[in-house]
Amino acid sequence: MSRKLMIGAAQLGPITRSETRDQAVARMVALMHQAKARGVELVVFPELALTTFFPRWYFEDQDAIDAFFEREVPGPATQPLFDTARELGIGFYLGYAELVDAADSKQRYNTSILVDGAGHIVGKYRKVHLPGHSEHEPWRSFQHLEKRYFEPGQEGFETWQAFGGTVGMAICNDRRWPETYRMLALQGAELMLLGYNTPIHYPPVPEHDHLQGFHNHLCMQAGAYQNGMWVVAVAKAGREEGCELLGQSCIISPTGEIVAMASTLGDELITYECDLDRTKEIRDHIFNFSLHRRPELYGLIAKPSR
Ligand code: CDT
Repeated sequence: MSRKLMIGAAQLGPITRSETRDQAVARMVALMHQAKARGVELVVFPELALTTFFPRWYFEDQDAIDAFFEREVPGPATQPLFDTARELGIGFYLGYAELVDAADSKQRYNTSILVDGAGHIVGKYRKVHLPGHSEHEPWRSFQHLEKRYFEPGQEGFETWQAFGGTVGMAICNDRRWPETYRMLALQGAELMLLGYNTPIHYPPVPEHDHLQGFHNHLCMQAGAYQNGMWVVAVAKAGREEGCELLGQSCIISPTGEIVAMASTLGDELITYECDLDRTKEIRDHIFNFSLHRRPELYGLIAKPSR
């Protein structure tokens, strides 16, 4: 089996609050057709790709919040993505808001799934690092209420055998944490897929606004290199309901180099043929974990912070 995998990072431009799931899915299906024409085998979509980024608003009415969540995937709105995957033989990563509606409780997660080229779900990941705040903070020009609307995933970081390699998933804020990459790399991940919605304006520390693009690439290039893995990171970008979201979707090689990057803030497909064997250039040498790591000295990392 070839170790070369043609990957497409399918950035989405803004999704307005009035845009329906059917409209968003139609945009993604169009990107999958473009991807097929360019020989892509796996397409990566953003975090919460079916709706506008709703954690920017404070809602008290639970029904208003739940309207942004999926009770089933595939469901009526998302079925075309699965049908297109099967028709074209292309897999995909999709981020969405997941509502687990059990008889006696409801849980809500910021979730991604990995779907293979036969349209089967191979893996599911629930976001571990939820940024933002839980309470209404009206002083902000917009809110970031992920801590209110989602529970943190409890399954942690897993990997799946898919697309001829070992694949891990993460979501948005996870990319800023070195533990994300290391947990995946320790399980052999050769490829990390990630979607994001990153506002340019960060209300608590606005003096960092001009660094959003720098920090985006800084953490992912370091994570890719220090763990010898491919990283594919895909934005929902542009001016969405008055909030500027970072673009710069990219594909990063295990040497930490950006090998493809989006140049717009709209729907845009970038592609690269990723040789999964290139992970060995790093993992067999400079970051050969079994030869050079000193885990007996890293105990503090796995203890709660003081
Ligand atoms: N979606 C998401 O996780 N966004 C955060 C925004 C910064 S924290 C308010 C991010 O890390 O990009």
